[in-house]
Amino acid sequence: MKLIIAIVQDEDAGRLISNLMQEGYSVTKLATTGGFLRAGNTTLLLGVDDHKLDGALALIEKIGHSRKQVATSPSPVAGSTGAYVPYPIEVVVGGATVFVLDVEKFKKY
Ligand code: 2BA
Repeated sequence: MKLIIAIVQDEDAGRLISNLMQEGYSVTKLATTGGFLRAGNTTLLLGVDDHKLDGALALIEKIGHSRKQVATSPSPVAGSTGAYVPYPIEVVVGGATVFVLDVEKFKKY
Protein backbone atom coordinates (compact mmCIF):
# COMPACT_ATOMS: atom_id res chain seq x y z
CA MET A 1 0.00 0.00 0.00
CA LYS A 2 1.09 3.58 -0.71
CA LEU A 3 0.22 6.94 0.76
CA ILE A 4 -0.08 9.72 -1.82
CA ILE A 5 0.32 13.26 -0.54
CA ALA A 6 -0.74 15.62 -3.31
CA ILE A 7 -0.57 19.41 -2.96
CA VAL A 8 -2.87 20.98 -5.53
CA GLN A 9 -4.38 24.38 -6.17
CA ASP A 10 -7.70 25.12 -4.52
CA GLU A 11 -9.30 25.73 -7.94
CA ASP A 12 -8.62 22.13 -8.99
CA ALA A 13 -9.37 20.40 -5.71
CA GLY A 14 -13.15 19.94 -5.99
CA ARG A 15 -13.05 18.42 -9.46
CA LEU A 16 -10.09 16.23 -8.60
CA ILE A 17 -11.77 14.87 -5.46
CA SER A 18 -14.97 14.12 -7.41
CA ASN A 19 -13.04 12.25 -10.09
CA LEU A 20 -11.00 10.29 -7.56
CA MET A 21 -14.10 9.29 -5.61
CA GLN A 22 -15.91 8.23 -8.79
CA GLU A 23 -12.97 5.91 -9.48
CA GLY A 24 -13.26 4.41 -6.00
CA TYR A 25 -10.41 6.16 -4.20
CA SER A 26 -10.74 7.30 -0.59
CA VAL A 27 -9.54 10.87 -0.13
CA THR A 28 -8.90 13.19 2.79
CA LYS A 29 -8.72 16.90 2.04
CA LEU A 30 -6.65 19.27 4.14
CA ALA A 31 -6.73 23.05 3.84
CA THR A 32 -3.07 24.03 3.68
CA THR A 33 -0.91 27.07 3.00
CA GLY A 34 2.15 27.24 0.77
CA GLY A 35 5.24 28.45 2.60
CA PHE A 36 6.48 30.62 -0.26
CA LEU A 37 3.36 32.44 -1.44
CA ARG A 38 1.60 32.17 1.92
CA ALA A 39 -1.53 31.44 -0.11
CA GLY A 40 -4.06 28.70 0.45
CA ASN A 41 -3.69 25.39 -1.33
CA THR A 42 -5.16 21.94 -0.83
CA THR A 43 -3.37 18.82 0.32
CA LEU A 44 -4.98 15.48 -0.46
CA LEU A 45 -4.14 12.24 1.35
CA LEU A 46 -4.92 9.00 -0.44
CA GLY A 47 -4.16 5.52 0.85
CA VAL A 48 -4.10 3.28 -2.22
CA ASP A 49 -3.36 -0.33 -3.01
CA ASP A 50 -0.22 -0.68 -5.09
CA HIS A 51 -2.09 -1.68 -8.23
CA LYS A 52 -4.23 1.49 -8.03
CA LEU A 53 -1.31 3.90 -7.60
CA ASP A 54 -0.78 4.67 -11.28
CA GLY A 55 -4.49 5.33 -11.83
CA ALA A 56 -4.56 7.88 -9.03
CA LEU A 57 -1.40 9.60 -10.25
CA ALA A 58 -2.82 9.78 -13.78
CA LEU A 59 -5.97 11.53 -12.51
CA ILE A 60 -3.93 13.99 -10.44
CA GLU A 61 -1.75 14.75 -13.46
CA LYS A 62 -4.77 15.17 -15.73
CA ILE A 63 -6.74 17.53 -13.52
CA GLY A 64 -4.02 19.65 -11.90
CA HIS A 65 -3.29 22.76 -13.98
CA SER A 66 -0.22 24.92 -13.53
CA ARG A 67 -0.94 28.64 -13.34
CA LYS A 68 1.01 31.86 -13.15
CA GLN A 69 0.50 33.73 -9.94
CA VAL A 70 1.67 37.20 -9.03
CA ALA A 71 2.46 37.75 -5.41
CA THR A 72 4.20 40.24 -3.21
CA SER A 73 7.56 38.95 -2.21
CA PRO A 74 7.46 37.58 1.31
CA SER A 75 11.07 38.69 1.73
CA PRO A 76 11.05 42.46 1.10
CA VAL A 77 14.34 44.07 0.03
CA ALA A 78 15.81 47.09 1.70
CA GLY A 79 15.88 50.09 -0.69
CA SER A 80 18.44 52.91 -0.72
CA THR A 81 16.30 54.73 1.83
CA GLY A 82 16.65 51.84 4.20
CA ALA A 83 12.91 51.21 3.97
CA TYR A 84 11.65 47.75 3.20
CA VAL A 85 9.95 47.76 -0.20
CA PRO A 86 7.79 44.78 -1.11
CA TYR A 87 8.00 43.91 -4.81
CA PRO A 88 5.70 41.85 -7.06
CA ILE A 89 6.97 38.53 -8.34
CA GLU A 90 5.48 36.11 -10.83
CA VAL A 91 5.81 32.37 -10.23
CA VAL A 92 4.41 29.34 -12.01
CA VAL A 93 2.58 27.22 -9.47
CA GLY A 94 2.60 23.61 -10.53
CA GLY A 95 -0.46 21.52 -11.21
CA ALA A 96 0.40 19.20 -8.37
CA THR A 97 3.30 18.45 -6.06
CA VAL A 98 3.11 14.77 -5.23
CA PHE A 99 4.87 12.56 -2.69
CA VAL A 100 4.39 8.78 -2.68
CA LEU A 101 5.28 6.94 0.54
CA ASP A 102 5.31 3.28 1.44
CA VAL A 103 2.72 2.44 4.09
CA GLU A 104 4.07 0.13 6.75
CA LYS A 105 0.72 -0.61 8.36
CA PHE A 106 -2.89 0.35 7.64
CA LYS A 107 -5.56 -0.13 10.29
CA LYS A 108 -9.08 1.13 10.84
CA TYR A 109 -10.37 0.86 14.40
P1 2BA B 1 4.33 27.63 -2.16
O1 2BA B 1 5.41 27.29 -1.18
O2 2BA B 1 3.45 28.78 -1.82
O3 2BA B 1 5.04 27.88 -3.58
C1 2BA B 1 4.30 28.34 -4.69
C2 2BA B 1 5.18 28.44 -5.91
O4 2BA B 1 6.18 29.41 -5.69
C3 2BA B 1 5.95 27.15 -6.24
O5 2BA B 1 5.14 26.30 -7.03
C4 2BA B 1 7.16 27.67 -6.97
O6 2BA B 1 6.86 27.94 -8.35
C5 2BA B 1 7.41 29.00 -6.30
N1 2BA B 1 8.43 28.89 -5.26
C6 2BA B 1 8.39 28.16 -4.13
N2 2BA B 1 9.48 28.34 -3.38
C7 2BA B 1 10.25 29.21 -4.06
C8 2BA B 1 11.53 29.82 -3.83
N3 2BA B 1 12.23 29.56 -2.70
N4 2BA B 1 12.02 30.67 -4.76
C9 2BA B 1 11.32 30.96 -5.88
N5 2BA B 1 10.10 30.44 -6.16
C10 2BA B 1 9.58 29.57 -5.28
P2 2BA B 1 5.24 24.73 -6.84
O7 2BA B 1 6.68 24.31 -6.84
O8 2BA B 1 4.38 24.11 -7.88
O9 2BA B 1 4.68 24.41 -5.40
C11 2BA B 1 3.31 24.56 -5.08
C12 2BA B 1 3.08 24.30 -3.60
O10 2BA B 1 3.44 22.93 -3.33
C13 2BA B 1 3.98 25.11 -2.67
O11 2BA B 1 3.38 26.36 -2.42
C14 2BA B 1 4.05 24.24 -1.43
O12 2BA B 1 2.85 24.39 -0.67
C15 2BA B 1 4.04 22.84 -2.03
N6 2BA B 1 5.39 22.30 -2.20
C16 2BA B 1 6.15 22.37 -3.32
N7 2BA B 1 7.31 21.72 -3.15
C17 2BA B 1 7.28 21.21 -1.88
C18 2BA B 1 8.20 20.44 -1.11
N8 2BA B 1 9.42 20.04 -1.60
N9 2BA B 1 7.86 20.10 0.15
C19 2BA B 1 6.65 20.49 0.66
N10 2BA B 1 5.73 21.23 -0.03
C20 2BA B 1 6.06 21.58 -1.29
